[in-house]
Amino acid sequence: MKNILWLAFNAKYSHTSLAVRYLRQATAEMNVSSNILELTINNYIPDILSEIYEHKPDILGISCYIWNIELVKQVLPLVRKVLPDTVIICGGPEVSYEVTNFMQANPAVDFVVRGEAEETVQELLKAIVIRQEITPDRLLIQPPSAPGLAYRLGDGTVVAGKAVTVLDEDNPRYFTGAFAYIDGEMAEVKEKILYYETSRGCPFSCAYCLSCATKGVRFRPWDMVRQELDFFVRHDVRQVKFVDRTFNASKEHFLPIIQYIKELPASCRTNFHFEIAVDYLDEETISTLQSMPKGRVQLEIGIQTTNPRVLQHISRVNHWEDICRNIKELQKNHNMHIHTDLIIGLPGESMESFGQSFNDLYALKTDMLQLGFLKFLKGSAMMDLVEEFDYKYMDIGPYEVLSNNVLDYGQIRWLHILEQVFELYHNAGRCLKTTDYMIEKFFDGNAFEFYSRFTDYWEQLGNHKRSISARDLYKYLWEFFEKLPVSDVGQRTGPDHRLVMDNLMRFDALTADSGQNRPEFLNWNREKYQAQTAAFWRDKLPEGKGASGIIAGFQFTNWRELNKKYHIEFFEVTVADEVVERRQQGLLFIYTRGVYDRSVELDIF
Ligand code: B12
Ligand code: SF4
Repeated sequence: MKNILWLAFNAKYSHTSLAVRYLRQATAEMNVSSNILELTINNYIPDILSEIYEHKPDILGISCYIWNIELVKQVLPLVRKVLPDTVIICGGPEVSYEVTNFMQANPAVDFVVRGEAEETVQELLKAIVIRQEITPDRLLIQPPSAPGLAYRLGDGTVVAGKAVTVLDEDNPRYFTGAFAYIDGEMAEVKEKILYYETSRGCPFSCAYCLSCATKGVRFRPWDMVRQELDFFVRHDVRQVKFVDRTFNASKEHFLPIIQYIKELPASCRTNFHFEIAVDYLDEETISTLQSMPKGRVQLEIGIQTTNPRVLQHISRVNHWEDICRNIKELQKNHNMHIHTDLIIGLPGESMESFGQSFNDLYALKTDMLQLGFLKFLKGSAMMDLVEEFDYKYMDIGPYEVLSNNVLDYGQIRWLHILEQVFELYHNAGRCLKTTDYMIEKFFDGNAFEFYSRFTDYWEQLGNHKRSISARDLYKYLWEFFEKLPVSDVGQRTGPDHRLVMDNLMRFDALTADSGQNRPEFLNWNREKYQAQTAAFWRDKLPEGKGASGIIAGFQFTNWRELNKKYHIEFFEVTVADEVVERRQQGLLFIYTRGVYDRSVELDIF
């Protein structure tokens, strides 16, 4: 029996590959042994080679994406050396375009499957395994019937084929292939991010993206989806990420899915992640999402830019007012994590224009604002804009923008540092109140200006070249605050600001990183208020104000246990309120399963 190995190099250990699982299942009935091997791009090449060799595959299929293609190119000739007779097939979005170049530059590759691969792979394997129509040099004896296959002829020429989509012949609106996951692997992968697909294709055509390259949008029938969702829930998986390009492309398709997810039992811990076009949500959908149990879903919303001219260049339409209104509605019940994206380096997006996009999105106060850099994907329409906007980009993966007619490389490099700073602070949920206070008081509400000046400071210190501990992040922000020039906005570092900053930073330290990083230079006051704290925990405060009045079902166990789950901190200003004023505030910080959950004001003075 032929031994087939489907190999994926994931971006991180916590990720999984959906494609290799589909391929394993597409070939499961073929009287072959079909297995998957998942490694990461951080594995050491000799170890990778050893792992592949251990399987001694007759046929090796490698999944190629932007994040692993450079590694794949390094590994290919080594595999050919140690497994000279193995048939090597590559597939995935990274090799579905410019395929002739790829095969010529990588002689170890025998076949490339272009576009959606399930059917092409079945055809190819029938030719190789069943009909044995392959020469000892791994050339096909008969031309393949599948149009999605690129292959070599005896004289070395490459026949390129074309990228294909998998259609259900009887009903081209649906895609109905085998489910990707199997029971036997779930115990091993349930803590990782599991990808799942209920539609293929995207109704939109953004120039920088590949997702519009396939024909139309096809959906997985609801009865299949329901069973598959049950499978994930039954296996108690941590997170299912829908890879549907625009999850809300068709209400008829997605509404039953989110309604079903909403109704799952409270004991279900699975989190479902969707990428949506938020401006297209209607009231019924919003209200379903608003009534989800806390943490059940998380949403990713691509905005990319708020500049209308830039949007035009990339053939994208954003309805800004609808975006703002709907995001605000979705935030109302604080029951889901909302993640927005911007892309740096889009055509016509100058530094000033990016600053505006950044500020527009920052004002929406979503949980995360991810800043990505434009990539030039083979097969995307972005390639047609290279000349017009004088783009320079990396010739090797990840094909990232280096400069264009409005941003030079120095600016792009600096924006990389800004992105790093923004990840470490804002997107990691650190120093949120402190930075907002600084933005408002010292930078006239201009978040981009604040992050720009802080980035300059960061770069001066050389911090962008070092790894910085979470605890030191507080110190650097404080030093930056101390060094702000006094002249521009008056008494920037006056005594009141220092007091407020100390209070806000203590609050921030207790809400980020599970409250574990408490910078020593701040004025922690646990000792000072020991009597009040003890009275609270021992229920010696007036009726309803002690621990058992505030925490449902509270019972004193021991101090160690208590300190793990709770912390009481006293503030001289109202840190927990929208408006910060001088008034004493005692707050109880509650950590659930080691993660900050909420704070409650105590009537303790
Ligand atoms: C999951 C995902 C990720 C995950 C990676 C998960 C992992 N395993 O490590 C994360 C979040 C890390 C990620 C990051 C990025 N991603 Co991404 N991501 C995806 C996403 C949403 C799903 C991929 C997927 O599983 N699709 C479902 C599978 C079944 O479809 P498929 O990938 O097309 O596979 C089919 C065929 O291609 C083929 N096939 C695939 N492999 C193989 C192997 C063989 C042997 C064969 C024969 C066939 C074959 O058969 C499959 C079934 O038909 C896609 C968009 C999408 N919805 O597809 C983008 C996508 C793959 N990502 C993309 C990009 C650009 C990025 C980023 C660069 C974005 C950024 N930050 O700027 C980063 C790069 C990260 C890095 N470290 O450098 C592009 C990639 C284009 C490319 N040439 O690879 C895509 C297509 C989105 C887009 N904008 O167009 N991404
Ligand atoms: S960026 Fe999103 S909306 Fe635009 S084509 Fe890609 S998947 Fe579709």
